[in-house]
Amino acid sequence: MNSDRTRTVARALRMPGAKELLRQYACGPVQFAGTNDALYERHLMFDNVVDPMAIGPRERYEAIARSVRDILSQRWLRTEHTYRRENPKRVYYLSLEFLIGRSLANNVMNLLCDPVVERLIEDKGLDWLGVLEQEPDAGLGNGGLGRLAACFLDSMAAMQIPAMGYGLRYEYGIFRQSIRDGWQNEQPDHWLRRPDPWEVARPQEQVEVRLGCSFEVRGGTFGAIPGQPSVLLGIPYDRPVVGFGGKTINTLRLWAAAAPEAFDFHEFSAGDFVGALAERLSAETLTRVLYPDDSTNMGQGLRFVQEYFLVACSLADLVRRFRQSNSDWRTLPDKVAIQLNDTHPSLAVSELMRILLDEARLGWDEAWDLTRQTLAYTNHTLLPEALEKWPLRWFELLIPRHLDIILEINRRLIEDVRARFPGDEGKVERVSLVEEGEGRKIRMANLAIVGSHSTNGVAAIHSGLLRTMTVRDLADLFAERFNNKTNGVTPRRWLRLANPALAGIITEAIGDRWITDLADLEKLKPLADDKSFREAIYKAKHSAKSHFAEWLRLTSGVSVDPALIFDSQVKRIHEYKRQLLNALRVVVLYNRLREDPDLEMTPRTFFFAGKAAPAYHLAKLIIKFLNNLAGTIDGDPVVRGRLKVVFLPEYCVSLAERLIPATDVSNQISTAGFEASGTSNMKFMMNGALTLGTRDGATIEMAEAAGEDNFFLFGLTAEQVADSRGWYNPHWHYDNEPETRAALDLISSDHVSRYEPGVFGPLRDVLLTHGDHYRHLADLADYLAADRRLLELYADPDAWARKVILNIAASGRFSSDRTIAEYAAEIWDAKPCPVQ
Ligand code: 26Q
Repeated sequence: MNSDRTRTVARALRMPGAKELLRQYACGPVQFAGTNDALYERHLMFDNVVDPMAIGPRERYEAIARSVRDILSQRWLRTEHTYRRENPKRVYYLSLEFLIGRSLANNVMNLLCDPVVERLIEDKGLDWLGVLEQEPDAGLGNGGLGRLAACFLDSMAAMQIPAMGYGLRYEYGIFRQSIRDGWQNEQPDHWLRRPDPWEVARPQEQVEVRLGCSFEVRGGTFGAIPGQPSVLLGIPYDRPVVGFGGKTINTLRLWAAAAPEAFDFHEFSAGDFVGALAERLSAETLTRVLYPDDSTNMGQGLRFVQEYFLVACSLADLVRRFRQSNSDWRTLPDKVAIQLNDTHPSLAVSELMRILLDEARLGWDEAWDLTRQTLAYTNHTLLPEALEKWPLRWFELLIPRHLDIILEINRRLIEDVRARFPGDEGKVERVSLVEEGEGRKIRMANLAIVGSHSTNGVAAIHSGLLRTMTVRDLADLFAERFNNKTNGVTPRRWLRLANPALAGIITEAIGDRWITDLADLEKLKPLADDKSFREAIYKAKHSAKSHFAEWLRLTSGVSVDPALIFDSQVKRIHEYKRQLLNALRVVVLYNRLREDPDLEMTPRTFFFAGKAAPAYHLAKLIIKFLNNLAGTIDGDPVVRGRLKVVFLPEYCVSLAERLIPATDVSNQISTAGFEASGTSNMKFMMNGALTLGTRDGATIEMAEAAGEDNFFLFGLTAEQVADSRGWYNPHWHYDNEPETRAALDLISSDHVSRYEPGVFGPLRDVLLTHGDHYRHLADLADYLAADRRLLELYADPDAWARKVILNIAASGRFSSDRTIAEYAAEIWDAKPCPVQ
């Protein structure tokens, strides 16, 4: 071992805490030999068998991506070899979702290959942006939870943590959204139609998954076939996760379901060859499609099997890896940390117990200890309708051994609670893993909390509410397990890659250390008083806005003026996220102009984007309303050029990368107490947008970091929202606030629904008749007041730029590197394992 390496390893082993971990990894990058023309042309010739002179952009993309993969493949192998040799504690991140987006530009950046690629582009006269456009987004997630998983993988690789992501290889990602007559339409996202250059199939590492029955999917519904045990195969497909600097290349392993080759053809078919083959196809439907719901558990049987399939494949795989390097089962928690991304993979509790009891043949107490020490659980929601509960009957049919184990865990838990709280049967009922009543159900959050050593929320307020409200009894029982890990986002993709103009001036001002140590952005603080830096910031924003406007014009024909304020709200459409509150704000402004066409009003463009779960009718109606409002305003000569509403279809990672850098005002306006954290709020902040927001999720901590003076906070606090349950009456606002009344009247007047009279009745109903559960009307006046303050600031460009700089300077805490450093130090006890 050379002395350099000895020092690095020694340093890594000392590893005191999150801060230290962050500091250590901010080390220099590795240099690559680089790609060249030969590599690129060889791929064109041999993979695609095309004449390099006569190719289209897709072939060009594939050849370049394969060349980049060639460059990283040695390093990828070396990473795994190092882990095998050093046998460090490994982190496994289990998630039903990874919202990756595109990989080419991100990998080139992280490999520090930009100069090489730039030369190739020049030599070959390539249209680089055109090439990048050929890559479909890997949209294997719904929103925040899936994107968080992708940011975490980026950070873990950058920080050289021996980590691996496990997920499902959905053939169809999140549906593609188009808008017709204002309504959302869903189209399948067949992102794997063409070969994906990033994935490597590893059929030799397939695993078997045993189920207590067979199943079929007919007409979209899942049917169990009892009494016919079955076997599925999990085929791993690996994707490289390039750490910044290219030193570490970790793996995201996605499982595809298949039927075993030796599928009982004789027994099954009884001469019916075609029928038997159709049975085989049933197995393969399992990983066909991502469930597009992000906040309701629709209770689909197929989803339940997907969850078990991910857990069974991943645990078999990681236990096999553990066994290759370790002989003593008791060292499992010293070598393995498994993080559960929400309850979706929480069957890991009973699966790990099953392995330790039935395969390792350990006793219950030892197995239970090891299971709990190995697993940790992250909660992402407080919405009761989103907490997963699965019918006990499905356990009985599909995974009966798990049911035995879960009932035994529960028996012991209840015994313990009765001993500690004699006579408190209410508590017993609340902590129980089983929800009694007609159709007994297993409560997956309770299972995850009881079966792990750590339960964390994703922002301070959320972790607090989780502990004191949602699962209070369990938090009382296991107080030491509960903790907070405020979310973060990767500054590589979300600042350096997405916003080269801003990244450039930041680097010019303070050097490029911020890329791996975002807290360094603090150094920008004094520059808030520097006129030339303020001008540079203004220019960078204008450049991002112009690029966005140009892209929008070219791709959709919609024209927006980059000189106007860009005000955005982009996220899944949900009542609690309150796109309707934003719409009411726009309607009030519109009404003011209609009332007084000479009114002075700072012109603005309002951007909305986001998908609605296909079965969430009210969310789809909100999209329809936003589109009709956009059309009505466009058609009204009084407001044209002063207010504009744009609903951008098909919100995805790639669209976020374009819009966020171009935004001046970020709307984070959920009903306080409902948004667990939010992560786009952080992306907007580090890209120089000012936040108009409620005191909810991580927005609270962002305002704390920047100083409330530099934020535009408004509305009820979570406490006030909870208190308002007794007295809140939306009619009061309707009766006493003329602008609120006029806005609601406009919604139901058919002013924006001339051709579909009455279509927006349900919106008025939720806001008024049905009690306005999410308190839109309670917060509207305060929203408008905060909005007014924001416009006053905008009138003074110097003062605006000052606040923008102070916000960027304070955004360092919201790097996912900081979050991962905290997970590593406080939950996983994982340390970097540098690859030489
Ligand atoms: C559950 C059962 C069946 C089918 C689907 C689901 C399901 C799928 C996805 C339930 C929830 C989700 C996604 C939730 C999510 O994205 N939550 C967000 O997580 C972010 C990262 O922590 C937070 O920032 C957001 O506040 C939170 O809403």
